[in-house]
Amino acid sequence: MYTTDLRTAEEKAKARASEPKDMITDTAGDAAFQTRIDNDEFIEPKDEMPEAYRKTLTRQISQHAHSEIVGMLPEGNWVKRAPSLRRKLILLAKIQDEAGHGLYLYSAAETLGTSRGEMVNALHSGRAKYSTIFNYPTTTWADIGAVGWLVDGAAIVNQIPLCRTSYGPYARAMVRVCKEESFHQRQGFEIMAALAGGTLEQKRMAQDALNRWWWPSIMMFGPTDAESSNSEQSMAWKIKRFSNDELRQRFIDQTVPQAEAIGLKIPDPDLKWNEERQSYDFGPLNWDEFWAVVKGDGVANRDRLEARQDAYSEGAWVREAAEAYAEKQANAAVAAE
Ligand code: FAQ
Repeated sequence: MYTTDLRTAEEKAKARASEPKDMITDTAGDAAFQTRIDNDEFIEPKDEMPEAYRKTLTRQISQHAHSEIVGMLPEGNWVKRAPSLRRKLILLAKIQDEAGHGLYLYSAAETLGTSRGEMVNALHSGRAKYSTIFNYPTTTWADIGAVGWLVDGAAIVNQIPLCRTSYGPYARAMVRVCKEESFHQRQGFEIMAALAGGTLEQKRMAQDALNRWWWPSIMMFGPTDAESSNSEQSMAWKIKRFSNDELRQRFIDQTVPQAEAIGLKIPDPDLKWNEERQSYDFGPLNWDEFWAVVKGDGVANRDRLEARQDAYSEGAWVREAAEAYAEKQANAAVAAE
């Protein structure tokens, strides 16, 4: 899918360390790089880039990939209990899409010189983050609607600008991801609309799911701009095109009318249309909860990590078989020459 440099991460790091310093780290090199960014050029895997740019991107893309993979778990919980065959098929297809997103993203991150094994290891050892949202449990079928509507909805708002992020492989991966997320958002909204238009009990279920998922969904956009340690540099490099607060506001403004359309109430007493700003004012977010979840103390953090570690060890035989097959093919190709 991408141009792949076949050297190991270690070999690449060694090669970079031996590069003349003025190639990548001096002021002139950085200025030339920034000029390319300012001219909206895509940066490609073999281009020169400041080490900090490579590091920031590897961090963001790998965390994004981990989120897609861990994000399969809360929904996977409902495959067996989906209320109809149609719902089950749709949910299965959605979860498979998320696996695909994780794979494109790991591939994009690998082009920066870190192997997938290293990234996965960082996740499993608790060193790498993944989105806070996936540490909340899906306790009713309505939660599957809320995840599609709100979580995929928030993901789209955050990810559409990433289709124009400055790193080529990441931007190209995001085009397809966004198309699929858009379908996911629609199916989630359709589940919520069906429940909200159903019996009193179903409507209560939908409202309860909205009550529990609203605040974690708007926290997905990350800390406020004042607290966002990476934003300033990431925006200067056009990795991020909009700030966390700008995207959060955009999501709220577009989601409130959707809730109204299906007769549900956003659980925020301070939510109010601001005529002057042409946007909604909203109440305070619980940042203590956000940071606790980031640090591993959410309701489901431990379960999620354990499930990923188990899946990885249970899948070891598949990786071994694939490697043995690849080796067999390579040997056969040599023998045929
Ligand atoms: N969760 O300086 P900032 C999906 C961390 S995919 C955990 O503002 P940045 C699809 C942040 O890493 C959802 N940690 O950071 C799906 C940093 O710590 P670090 C994932 C968070 O990177 C749907 C620190 O806080 N999407 O939903 C979070 O500039 C349904 C300071 O923050 C992406 O990853 C958080 N929510 O901005 C799948 C999109 N927020 O790393 C299945 C790409 C912040 O320095 C089912 N990523 N932190 O140690 C981004 O756009 C950015 O990375 C942000 C954070 C906006 C998430």
